Amino acid sequence: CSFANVLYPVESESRELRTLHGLWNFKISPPSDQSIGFDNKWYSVRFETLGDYWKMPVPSSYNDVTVNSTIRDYVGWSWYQYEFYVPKRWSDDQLNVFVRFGSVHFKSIVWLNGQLCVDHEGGHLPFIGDASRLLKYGEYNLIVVAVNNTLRPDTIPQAFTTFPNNSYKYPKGYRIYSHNFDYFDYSGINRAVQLYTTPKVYVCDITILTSFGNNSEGVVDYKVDICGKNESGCNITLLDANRNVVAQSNACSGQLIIPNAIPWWPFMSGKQYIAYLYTFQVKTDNENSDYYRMKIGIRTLQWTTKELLLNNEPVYLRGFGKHEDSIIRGRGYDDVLSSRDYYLIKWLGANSFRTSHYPYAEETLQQADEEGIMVIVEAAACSLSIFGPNLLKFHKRMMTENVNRDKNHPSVIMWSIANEPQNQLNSSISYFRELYQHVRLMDPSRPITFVNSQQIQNAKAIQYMDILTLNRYSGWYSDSGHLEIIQYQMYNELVAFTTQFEKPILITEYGAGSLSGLHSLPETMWSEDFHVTMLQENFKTFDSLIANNIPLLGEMIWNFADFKTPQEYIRPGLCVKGLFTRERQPKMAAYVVKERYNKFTSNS
Ligand code: GCB
Repeated sequence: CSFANVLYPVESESRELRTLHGLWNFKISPPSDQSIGFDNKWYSVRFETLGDYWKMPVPSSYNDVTVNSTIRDYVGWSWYQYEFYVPKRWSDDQLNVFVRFGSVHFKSIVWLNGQLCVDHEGGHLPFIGDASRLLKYGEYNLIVVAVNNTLRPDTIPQAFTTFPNNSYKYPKGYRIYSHNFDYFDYSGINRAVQLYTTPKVYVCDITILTSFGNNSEGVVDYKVDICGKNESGCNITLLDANRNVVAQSNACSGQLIIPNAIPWWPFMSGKQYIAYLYTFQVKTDNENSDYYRMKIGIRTLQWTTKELLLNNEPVYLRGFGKHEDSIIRGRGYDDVLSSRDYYLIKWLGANSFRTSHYPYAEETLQQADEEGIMVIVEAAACSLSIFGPNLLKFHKRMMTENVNRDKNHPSVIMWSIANEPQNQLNSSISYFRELYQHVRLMDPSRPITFVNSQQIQNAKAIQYMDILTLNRYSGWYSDSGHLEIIQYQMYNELVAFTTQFEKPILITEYGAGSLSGLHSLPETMWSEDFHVTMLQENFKTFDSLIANNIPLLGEMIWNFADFKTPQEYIRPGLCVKGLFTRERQPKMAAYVVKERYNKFTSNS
């Protein structure tokens, strides 16, 4: 299967879809014998016959489901298996049957009925295997997935395995596995597993680019890729929200013109604008037609040295960084949690978030399209500290998969190719320049950045990015407890960055940790009171920057909700910088942010 072949699976007249969700069998290889599953062919054996296995819900991260700390902290090969029926009618030689994984963290090998189907390396992004010839139709089938969550210096994100040579402190062969990012590296089959059929000649990719003509007509430039042996034509139909046909074409690539098009607008408190979506419908023009439908929004995006413009109007981002994180499920995608998060985002009056620090589930972006929430999609490249050709190759492949997956979402307004890399290193300069060019070639329509945390004199690679970003913890990590210095520091630094690089800047992280329910007057670090004042000091800074025409594109708080971290003595098992607790209940800070974000009356 090619990587282009990752269109979100849908049902239609020509396609059937079923999810393989439920309780799978789960085994881990003992840390001392990582090859046991391969040696003993676990990919073709029912675990019931082997014993020593768990039941594991899919989708979910395996770490927090059981009460076993070995599973929670496991790094290595784990094995999943599931049995399912497929209907006889799918054996039709006019059909393909694909198996699709929304995300498996990190490396995976998939077998169907004991035969290799597909492998993939890289979490947070989908991959597909051709199951047609491997399935037994009208019978039981066995799917086995071997998952390895070991990260390396040449993967994104990076991690490092060492065996310390210190027999006084560590026994022989003791492994230390470490990484520089602070979130818990939830692993396993984190997103949907789906089986779906298509006709042999089928729609396998769609690329959409939208604009407006001189008379405000909507312009949709499109390209449909058809896979399968025979060439086929396309019947394209664009439907409005009431399913009325507004444009049609008989070419697989071309342009649709929509008179009086309704633009896609982000959520704006107090405005009537809506995130209007059309349905782009493809029917292949051959004997056994394939039908595929996808929602699209018509909007433009531009950036200058001062502004980010959506439909020609300046946008001011008010949002936060998030994590895919919740109790028990870990990073497992969950409609319930995702819906709750969108209700909270709306309640706050926010209009945007960053998918820190990896690409989020496709369903999350679909909801952002519907709700009018702007999204900065970030690669899983958090805290890169060593740069080399193998890492660059891996990173480029991940960006290709990511852009390909998310290129058609109106909600996606920017690519963040990394978070807090060590860009003071000279080796990062050519690295980011090349990576930027790679993404730019794939997508001419969105600004590209990486999120910078270096001081201005050390921020070497950001000159190649379209937009400046800054993570700053004045009063928290620096000058801890000194709320009085925040305005001075933040103002000066933001002015310095925008002046030196002549580009607009976005605050991508600032904030403080607070333990829900802890109060202290006057404010002390970790109290909710301190959290509130810290945010307010930053708000004052942003207001004076705006008043003085410093090109500030927006403000994003770290973080939307508390999230799990590895065990360490500076945090109580969680990063508690959330506006909401991990259970998605508001802290005091959330009310202050709600007041501010809802007050914005500008177009964004
Ligand atoms: C950062 C990182 C983020 C951390 C945050 C913190 O700069 O980008 O991943 O969670 O600081 O709270 O330490």
